[in-house]
Amino acid sequence: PNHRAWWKESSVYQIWPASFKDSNNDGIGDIPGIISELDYIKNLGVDIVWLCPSYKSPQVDMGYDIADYYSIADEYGTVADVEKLIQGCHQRGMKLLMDLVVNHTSDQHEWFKQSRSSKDNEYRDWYVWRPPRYDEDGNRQPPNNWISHFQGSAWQFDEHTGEYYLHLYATEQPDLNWEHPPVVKAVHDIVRFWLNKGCDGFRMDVINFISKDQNFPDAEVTDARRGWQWGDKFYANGPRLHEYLQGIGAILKEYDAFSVGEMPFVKDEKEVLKAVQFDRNEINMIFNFEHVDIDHGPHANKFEPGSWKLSQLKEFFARWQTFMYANDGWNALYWENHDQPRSIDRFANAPEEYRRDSSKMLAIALALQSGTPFVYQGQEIGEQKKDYFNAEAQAIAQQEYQKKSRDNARTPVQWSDAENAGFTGPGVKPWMSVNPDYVRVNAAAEVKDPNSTYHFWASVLGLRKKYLDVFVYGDWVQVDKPNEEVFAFTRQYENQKALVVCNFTAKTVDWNAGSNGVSSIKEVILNNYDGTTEATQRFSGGKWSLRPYEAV
Ligand code: TEU
Ligand code: CA
Repeated sequence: PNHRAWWKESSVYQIWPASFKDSNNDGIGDIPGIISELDYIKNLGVDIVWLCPSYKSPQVDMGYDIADYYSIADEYGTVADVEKLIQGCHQRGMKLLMDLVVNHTSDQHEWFKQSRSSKDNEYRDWYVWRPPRYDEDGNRQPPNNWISHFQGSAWQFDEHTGEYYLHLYATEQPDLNWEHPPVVKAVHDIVRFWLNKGCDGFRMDVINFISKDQNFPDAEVTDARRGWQWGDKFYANGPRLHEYLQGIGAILKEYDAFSVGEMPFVKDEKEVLKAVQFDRNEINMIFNFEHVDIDHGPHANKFEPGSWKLSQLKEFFARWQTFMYANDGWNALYWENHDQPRSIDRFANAPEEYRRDSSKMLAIALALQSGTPFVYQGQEIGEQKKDYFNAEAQAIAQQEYQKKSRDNARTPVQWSDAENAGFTGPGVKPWMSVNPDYVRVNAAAEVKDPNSTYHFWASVLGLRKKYLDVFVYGDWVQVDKPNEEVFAFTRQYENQKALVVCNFTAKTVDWNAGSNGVSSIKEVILNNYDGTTEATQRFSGGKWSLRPYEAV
């Protein structure tokens, strides 16, 4: 039942522009900097480049607060630079995705400035305005108890007109009102504008939040310690979401464009399938959050400590792999992005000596599953978080911030062992300090070393293409489900079958292949320790000795 499509066969490289590469020594990454590294990206074997928001913005939320969808932030370049970037990608046989952030705008967007200016301004209904509520003591309160993703109430009172506006994210990020038809039309215009410039599709920010329950009911109190509660039930996959997605989907289809929607909070399979099933023409795939929320604390609180087990991670994968495959849906596969800590620290937690082995293991574990793999800048060279200071000496809350802060993934890309890691010129102060481990971990060294993580990623992505039927279109079945040390699965397409086995620990693990139904193998086609001939020898029997973080 699974349709073939070019976007299923592709893989994506994500660029977060502020920290990618600085071309003019102002300490901030920019589009010409990206253009200068297109060969580096191409040689990794990816097919698509996703550029995070680069539009004009006050940068309250690093570009996820857009002040003008039709111009580029001065620090990143110009629309002409984006056109050059598109050209550069196309010349190399790659495509370019832009970020479409249309759940909210910046409060500096002209639409919002108009909207807040008076109740009868023609833009008033472009945003979500509601009158205050009053408690028993007559104190003014927000229209409901929803919490903002960035803390506090999701409503901001505006003295000027005496009403509150909704902001699911920062106060400076007012939510657009999709119930108002001109908003929908304005989004369609933006989509067409960039597609007409040659952009090949979009990553859509929190796209499942655009339709809200218009009664704006109070959310259930799930954590009485705080005044505000998660209202996701009333805005994640709201009543008109699929109508809105079909509206955008129709335009994307005209251009045969790519789409991936970010969808926090969504676990319901039926809802997900409505968005991604092949014939529905909504979006190609979504980013789900189950596996990356695995270490969050109770009460959906990211910065509370949470522990996790490998079997749980495997269960999340198994669920998404299975229901998508069975229903002609499609997965977006990712460990990292600009909001998530680095995967080596988080999912492998490897001692320094196994940093490289574990980064390779994670590449196999992710990219050989069913779905379109996404690689986030720096992941391809095994970047890790900065070693801030002695975590033992810190309060628990502070440790959690250090572990999970978005800054972990936002440090400048480590290009070489030159000053500032070659991200910006010598003597320049980069906008965010460079991870001092750049002297060891950097792209130049990785490109030079045939055994590097960078070249290994290229092998994994190459293998996926070489055995396209199996690794892209094959089914996915978990092997040895309860094992807390090993993640194993098979991919099968007609009479071709591949087995993938990954040791997630820092010790040698004896894995009983035989008792897991693997009586023999034909050959090892990729392994992060030996050449394939040695590995085929080593793994031909029924008992396998997997070295620390070995993947085969
Ligand atoms: O992120 C959505 C999302 O779920 C995050 O808000 C997440 O909960 C947050 O990072 C908590 O640490 C998207 C973008 O990826 C993010 O960078 C933006 O800040 C956010 O939307 C608002 O546009
Ligand atoms: Ca710059």
